Amino acid sequence: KALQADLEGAIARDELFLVFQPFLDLDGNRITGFEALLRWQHPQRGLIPPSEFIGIAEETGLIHEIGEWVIRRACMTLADWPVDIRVAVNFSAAQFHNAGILQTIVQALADARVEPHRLEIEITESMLLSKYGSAASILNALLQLGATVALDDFGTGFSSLTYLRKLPFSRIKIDQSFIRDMLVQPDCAAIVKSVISLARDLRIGVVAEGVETADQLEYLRQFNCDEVQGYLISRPVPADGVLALLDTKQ
Ligand code: G
Ligand code: G
Ligand code: MN
Ligand code: NA
Repeated sequence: KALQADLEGAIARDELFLVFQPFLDLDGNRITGFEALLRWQHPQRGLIPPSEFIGIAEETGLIHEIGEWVIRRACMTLADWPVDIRVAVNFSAAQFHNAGILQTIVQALADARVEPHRLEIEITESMLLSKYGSAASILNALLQLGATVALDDFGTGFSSLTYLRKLPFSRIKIDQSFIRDMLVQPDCAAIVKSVISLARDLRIGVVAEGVETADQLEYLRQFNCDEVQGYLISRPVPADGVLALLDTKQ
């Protein structure tokens, strides 16, 4: 309850900030973009991870205001990056299904003078389950706009191949749990390998999340994965750390 009251004023008090975690392209060994991840610097409690406040934001409806702040900040930050890379933003279900979301995105892109193709929205399978019809129309509208949509945490929800067949995803992000277990569970490696090859055959991009070791990276290279993300490449960094990372991997 107290946290909820605090969250209501967090934007106004400038307590929210974004950190950015790179995507590394395995072919070119270069950074192709960053995922924006939300953080809350609470004046008394210190740094609060999204797992502890996104739920509150969703329950109270604050997620719309916070989500808009995230989109705007991500676009504004991206506008300062020197190369044509993308920024990916995580969405909650309520945001995705909100009628005003397209206008919010259009306005954020215009205000930051960012081209739509540089913005990617990350949604999860669970967001498609209950409102498949409206999800399809929002997805198509985003695509019409020129933005792209990634299917995040792939494999953890009710992964339906129908989604991949019928919905215009630009990318699949294989959940980090699969990458973690890949080297110890042959079944898991088989799944990762198959999802990568499926994505490639469908001409959808594929990202492996949570890559922490060189061995995992080696497997993913052999499987022909497009992009990787994880602590091995880089932890999420503050906005002012992005340029230094780009210098090392461009
Ligand atoms: O950054 P971290 O690993 O702590 O993120 C934990 C979870 O919070 C992830 O599922 C991530 O997708 C989610 N998350 C991070 N930033 C945002 C955001 O800006 N909006 C929403 N809705 N979820 C976010
Ligand atoms: O649900 P989503 O995929 O958006 O969540 C991303 C979360 O995963 C972020 O909170 C981020 O901090 C975390 N993360 C990113 N890379 C790694 C990694 O290599 N290992 C682990 N354990 N977590 C990671
Ligand atoms: Mn994500
Ligand atoms: Na994910």
